[in-house]
This record gives sequence, structure tokens and C-alpha cells, in this order.
Amino acid sequence: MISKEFKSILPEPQSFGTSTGLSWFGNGESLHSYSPVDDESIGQVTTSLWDDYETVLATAESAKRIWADVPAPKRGEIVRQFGDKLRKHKEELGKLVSYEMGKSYQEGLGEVQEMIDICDFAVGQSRQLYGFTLHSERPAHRMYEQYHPLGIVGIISAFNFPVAVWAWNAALALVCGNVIVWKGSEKTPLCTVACQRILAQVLHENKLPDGISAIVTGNSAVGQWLANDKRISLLSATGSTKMGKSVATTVAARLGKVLLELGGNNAIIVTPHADLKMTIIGAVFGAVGTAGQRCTSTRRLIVHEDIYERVKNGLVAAYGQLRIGDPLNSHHHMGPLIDQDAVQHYLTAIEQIKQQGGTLLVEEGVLTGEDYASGCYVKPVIAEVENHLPIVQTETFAPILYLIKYTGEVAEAIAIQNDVAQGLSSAIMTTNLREAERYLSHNGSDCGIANVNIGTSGAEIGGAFGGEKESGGGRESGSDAWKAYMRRQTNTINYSDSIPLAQGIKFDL
Ligand code: UN1
Repeated sequence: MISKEFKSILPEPQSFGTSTGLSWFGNGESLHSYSPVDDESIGQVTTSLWDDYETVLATAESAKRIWADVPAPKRGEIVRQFGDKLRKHKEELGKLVSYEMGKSYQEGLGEVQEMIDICDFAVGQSRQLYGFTLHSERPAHRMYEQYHPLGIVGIISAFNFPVAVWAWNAALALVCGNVIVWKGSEKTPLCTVACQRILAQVLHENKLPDGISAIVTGNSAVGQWLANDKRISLLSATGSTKMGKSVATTVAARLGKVLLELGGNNAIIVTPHADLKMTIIGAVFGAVGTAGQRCTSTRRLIVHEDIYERVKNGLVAAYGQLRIGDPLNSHHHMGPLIDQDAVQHYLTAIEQIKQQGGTLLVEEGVLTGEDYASGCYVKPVIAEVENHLPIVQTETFAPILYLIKYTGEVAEAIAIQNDVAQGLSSAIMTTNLREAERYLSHNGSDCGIANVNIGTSGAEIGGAFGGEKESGGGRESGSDAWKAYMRRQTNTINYSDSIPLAQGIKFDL
């Protein structure tokens, strides 16, 4: 039985409710998790009713006072212990990610590694929650700024990164002194429970309250509870642009804070100066990694006419070698899509490509047979298209790579790249310094992430992660992304015996 393989990260029996005593919580109906790998049931989780939600929020409210009083480096120590536990459970959790979500085991391990990395990063950050000191215009005055915890941070994450994206938010939010309430994807509820359980163990071992980290389970209605709730000081949401617009509108109505990490329509520009071997590897991994279900997946390849045929032939040859199947088998490059709905989206998109005048370069279709019994395995495709086609302008969460030709200078390719609503990740393949610098200049890529000679996906945690335009504008993970999880305060202190006003304004009594 597959469930036994996860026994040290998932509680037994594989059904979770209030009886477990830890802060996964729900008296609602059961949410069954079926693996897209083989359609086996992995377990079930009870969803949160409104009362459960209220209980979780009340627990979070009381825990937030305790946690904010813990000195930041000591909070870092808790996150360090969490990272250590993740190291211990890396294989098991990586395997659960792969089995419940369908990405390759290597990518499942990579996700857990991202969690470990962000914990390490956050531990260091816990001693560096710096504000500036400033020079006052008034004599004998001092100014500085401080960063204080926000309170409760809500996290909504998507199925495609069921553990890492939560960890980016959780690790930073925690060292910044916030408590966290997480709604994971209803497509990967066991990954959510496993992560919560590992963190809850660390909190228990340190005699800290449960409410520092809690989960709520359910569909978008539960997400809307978080969005509507003024006790949630910051709502960090990862998912589709549609979801982001809905969450952002609701939170804006109460003037709350959001951190949005939404869809992408990521392109790689391939110039005549590109190293084509690197280009093919980068593009294929970007397009078929996680079966094209990353927000950073490579969707478009914008290739110069001089090398177009070579790139096209190289890609078709590479796609011919791709092995699709059980993602836990290291022989396979690509696993299944998340579920049957995703397969329908893939099929509909392919119909639209054809209707709108695109040409498929390799065979499309759903794989059948004993090894593909879940019905979620599809053939990755490449389609020759023009950038303006409505289907190309849309993010389809599937392994569909669009091939687009450009003819002139790199500026033309950049214009094509930027001519979409999204602005998450982007890359250029070139060994020409002028082209690379032009691409990274203010006139270049309009995306939050712009790379040279690597693909669009697989960002390291050290950089700030996020995009512009309909990709949401938020920044998570590294650099100074921590500032989003704190409230900023400017302090002016007068140590003189008079009270001069700023701007030299006179006011005598
Ligand atoms: C996402 O798809 O939501 O850059 C996040 C990457 C990963 C994160 C993707 N590190 O591909």
C-alpha cells in the first residue's frame, strides 16, 4: 500500500479531522486525494466549515501575541529546526509531492530542497530585519525606521508547487514574527497536511502554541473567507490570474495587503548568436518540466529566421526522445497532468491552436494503456504560431510550446515577447553581449524575471520571485521580499529641550 510509504510524514489512518489534535482542522465533508500517477486513492482530508475557520482564526489571534514577543533570531531558530526536519524527510516528502501532484521524483526532491533553502535563508534573515537610520533636518533629533510583524498572514497556494511556495511564504512570514494560516490546493491536500504536521511537531517540541501555523481546507470559498477577513493582514496568493483578480478585488475593498504570484506567458528569445545545444535543453526542460504546469514554464520560443529551421528540427528530434510515464520512475522525463480537467484544457487548447491557424509539429494526444490508466498522461506538443493568436495570449497549464519566428534585430523579438498580458519570467539565448544587455535594459524584457542563457523556470530562492502586469506584481522568496511580511514604521525622536517643527514652521504659544 502506497500510504505506508508516507507513514512518518502523514498520520495514520490516512484520514484527518479534529481528532488529531493538531492544527489541521475540519468538520466538513471529506476531500479525497487520488494520485494522477495511477488513480489510486492516497487518503482523505476533512474540509473546514465556517465554524472550523473561526476556531483556526481565534487560535491564530491568540498565538500571534506570543510569537511576536519571541525575539526574531529565536524565531529563526525555530525555522532552522523546521529546515532540519525537512532534511530528514526530504525523500518521503519529495515522493509524496511526486505521487500526489504528478511531477517527476527529481522535481519533487527539488521542491523540498527549495523549502530547505528558504529555511536557511530565513534563519539568516532573522538577524537582518534592518531599517535605515536617517538624519533629521531638526537639531538634536534622530530618525530611524523599524519593521514590525503584521500579525496573521494568509497563504493560498496552488497544486503545481504544493509545498515549496508555501515554504517561501511561511519561512519568511514566521521569522518576521507573523503567524500563518494556509489554504493549500484542494488537489494536493495531503502535501498540505504533511508540511503542517512537520512544522507543528517543531512547534510542539519547543512548547510553542499550535496557532502559529494552521491550515484551512477547501475550495475557493475558503479562499474568499481569507480574502474577506480583516484579521488577515497580508494575503499571499499563488495561482491563476483569474483567482488573483478575485482575491485582489476582495482584499482591496477592505484596504488589506496582498502579495500576488499569478500566471505567466514566459518566452525564450533565441538569437542567431545562441548556443543551440544549450537552447534545446533549456527550452525542452522549460516546456515539459512539471508537465508544463509551472507558472514559469516556457510557453513561447521566439526564434530568429536564420536559425529557425535548425531550432525547429532540434526540438522535434528532442521531443521524439521524451519518455512519458510514472514520474517516480527515473527513466521518465515527464509525468501526468494533475487531473482530467487539466487534460480537457490541453485538448481544448490544441483544438484552438488548429482553429486559429497554428500548425502542430509533433503528434498530440492522451496516452492510453495499462501504464497510463489514470488518463492524465498527454503527449507534449510544439506548435508553429503567430504571437497574436488568442490561444497564444492565454496561459494553458499544459506541455504546449509555441514556436514563433522573428526576422529583424533583437528589438523585434523583445517586442513580440512583451506583447502579452503577463510578465513573469523570460530569457534570451545569446552569446552576444550587446543583445544580452539590450534585453536586460529598461527597453528590454518587461518581466519580473529576465535570464540570459538559462531557461525561464527553475529560479533559485535567493532572488526575489514574481512578475509584472497580470502576473501580479508581488515578490516572494529571496532578496528583500521579507519586507512584504512586515509593517514599516518611521520614528522621529527629539532629545532637545524645545520642540521645533519640520519645514521651519513657526508656532509659538
Ligand atoms: C510556480 O510555478 O508557482 O522558478 C513557482 C521555478 C520554481 C518556482 C515556480 N522555483 O520554476
